[in-house]
Amino acid sequence: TRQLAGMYAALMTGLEDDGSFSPERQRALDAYVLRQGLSGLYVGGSSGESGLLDVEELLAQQSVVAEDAGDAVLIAHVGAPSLRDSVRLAKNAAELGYAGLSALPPHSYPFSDAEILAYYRELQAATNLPLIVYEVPIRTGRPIGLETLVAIMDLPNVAGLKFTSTDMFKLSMLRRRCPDSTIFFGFDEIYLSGAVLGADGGIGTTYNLLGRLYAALDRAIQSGDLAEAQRLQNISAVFVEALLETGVLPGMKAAFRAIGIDVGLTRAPMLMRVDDGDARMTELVKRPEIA
Ligand code: NAY
Repeated sequence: TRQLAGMYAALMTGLEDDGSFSPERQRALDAYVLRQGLSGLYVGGSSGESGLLDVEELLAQQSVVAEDAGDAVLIAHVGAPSLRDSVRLAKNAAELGYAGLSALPPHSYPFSDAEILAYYRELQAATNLPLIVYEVPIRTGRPIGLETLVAIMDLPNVAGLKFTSTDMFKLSMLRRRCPDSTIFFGFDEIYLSGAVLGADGGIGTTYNLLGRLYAALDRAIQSGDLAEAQRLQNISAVFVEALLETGVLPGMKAAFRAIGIDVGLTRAPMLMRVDDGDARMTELVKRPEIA
């Protein structure tokens, strides 16, 4: 099997009521997510509000999660506005025993493909861990060109790609161009479509709460049970539809409050987009197919 392949929660971050990083709330969330039967955790990604945390907080979170993880596989997302910070986060994760790394492409300025390739070349050389590139145009503002992505995936320590895009033909081309690479699909609500075109696993926000559902979806796909896979995917899609109205992370945090796990609010400027978000999520998590 391809390196690190599997289903991972894009771990969220526990914050105190005053907005600071909360090791205690993180541990409560970790305990819940680790019971879901997934392969592991993707730590410090977009779902972890990493773009809103500082490097010291991200280093602290890496340690807390490493202590909690048991035999779960840990992938540290280390993408940061500067390469220096990415390398620092990567070396820390390696020392803590993480199994892999991942990083957004540089995105704080409109960088060229050559700059993006140079960033990944240096980052993959900074540790011995396998690195997962991240294609996520809705976050970075632009897709990475196919040839540049292939060139990055050909670097020695680059094990694969996290593909969070609806360009399914590009996914299919990458699958055929990079047969030995691991490809994770990043849109939870259409994971099935990515798996059909050859994704080896998924990494997603809603896996935090619905990890059991995504583990079951993966099993249905592996055993070729399309009807069951569609049934599970539709439950996930209904959940994501509700989250798109509240804002994905504010809604997820409300859903966790509703099941008695308080991980705080999202950090400003990320806000709940509706007035009745907590009430909506409380209703939603009561549905038998969700809970
Ligand atoms: C991460 O932490 O980097 C991710 O969570 C990636 C996966 C998510 N994609 C983005 C762009 O945030 O789970 C998805 C996404 O929230 C979900 O599919 C709802 O659209």
